[in-house]
Parts: sequence; C-alpha cells; structure tokens
Amino acid sequence: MKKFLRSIIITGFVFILGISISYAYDEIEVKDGGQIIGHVKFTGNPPKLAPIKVNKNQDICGDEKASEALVVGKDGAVRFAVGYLENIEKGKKIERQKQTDLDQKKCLFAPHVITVVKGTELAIINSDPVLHNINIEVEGIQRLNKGQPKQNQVVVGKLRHVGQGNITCDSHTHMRGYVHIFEHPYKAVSDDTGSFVIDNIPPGKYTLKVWHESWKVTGLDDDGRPLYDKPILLTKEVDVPAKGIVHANFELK
Ligand SMILES: [Cu+2]
Repeated sequence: MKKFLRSIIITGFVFILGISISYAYDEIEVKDGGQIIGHVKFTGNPPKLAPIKVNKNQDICGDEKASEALVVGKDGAVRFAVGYLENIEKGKKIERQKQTDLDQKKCLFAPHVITVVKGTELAIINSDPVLHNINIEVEGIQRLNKGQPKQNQVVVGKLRHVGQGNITCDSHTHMRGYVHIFEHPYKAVSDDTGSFVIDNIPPGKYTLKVWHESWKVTGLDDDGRPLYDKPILLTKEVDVPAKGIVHANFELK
C-alpha cells in the first residue's frame, strides 16, 4: 500500500514537472540496431556569403573570416547541419566518458557546430595566443561563460539543459558557433560530404529532423556581424530496419 501511495505521489510529481521536462531517456541494450545515413544537399548554386570583418587581434586572426553559415562542398554537400531523432525514449548507452571537443583556433570555433548529450563533458581549448572567451546561451539563457586568456588553456564544462545554444566569444564579435544539447545520443553533424551517421538505433519508425542555422542575412548587428534568419528545420519519417541502413535525403535551397 505504501509503495502504491508512493508511486501515485511520484506520478503526480512527474506529471506536474512534465510541463517543463520533455521526456526521460532510458539506456538499454540495443538488439539488432539499425543505422540512418543522412545526406544534406544544396540544390542550385549556393550563394556566395560575404566575409565577416575581424575587429580585434587582426595580427593573429586576420582582417576577415569566411562565413561558415553555409559551407557547401562537392556536389552540393552541406556541412554543419544537425541530424537527430526526435523524442526517442530508449536506446543505446550515453558515452559519459567521452568528452566533446571544441577548439578556439585561428579565431574560429572549430568545429563550427557541435552536439552534446546533456550533462556530459564539453572540453574547450584555446589554441590561439590571444584571449578568447566561451559564452554559451541556450534558448536565451546563459549557461556557460568562461574566459580563456592563455594559449592551450582548457576549460571543461557541462551543459545541463536541452536545446539549441549559440556560442560566442565576447572578445571577438566575428566568432560564432552552435551547440545542440540532447537528452539522447541519436544525433550527428553533417561532414564535408554532407553526410551524417546515426547508428545502433532500435529498429522501428522515427521522426528524423535536420537543423541548419540558415545563411539568409536579415541585417547587421552593432558590430557589423550578420544577423541570420531563423534556423531551417526539415523533417522526415524513417523506418529503421533491424541490422540495416536507411538513407534519408534532405535538400536546402
Ligand atoms: Cu575570441
């Protein structure tokens, strides 16, 4: 009886919290896991983006930087798109020992877009002989802000809130990156072939999303940094076969 009452109380509590908590993720042993290979392609001629002016430490950073808002390689391959499963509730284990690396290198965030599972370690290194800082804002709330005055200095942080984060450096207004924080490990960033791989998925039907930051300039901020349109979100229903591969094609234009 006590146990029953307790479960009712817990259920009620979870229900109330449920308004703010999206869902829980259960780590299980995945049997006959399947794979998604996503392909993100730009259709037509990609626009040529104006370089972004550097306002400080030009001796190290250079006078301007190529915009990474849209990076298109061979055959329209789009780099830095984020592919992920929406609301997957159980699946493979989260690799908590593995850190996600982010480098402040040549006055850019490298890589420009990263993904993490919430609560896992994000290691940020400053490879440059200049002061950088790492400022991460997730859904409008600052979640990490650390100065990195020394070269090769590493800062390790954890992001505990799911969502899309903007990465900026207060020292260099041209620097911009993105981090996506997930509840689960079924996410990947497209590489220079425009592909991303999500593996070891329990067979079944899922909603696959692709996020891209958008390259459409809507204006300039006070520092002359381009402001972009809201990110692009594409959706596809996929059926992941046991031990098999499903390909999913996405188009940007
Ligand atoms: Cu910087």
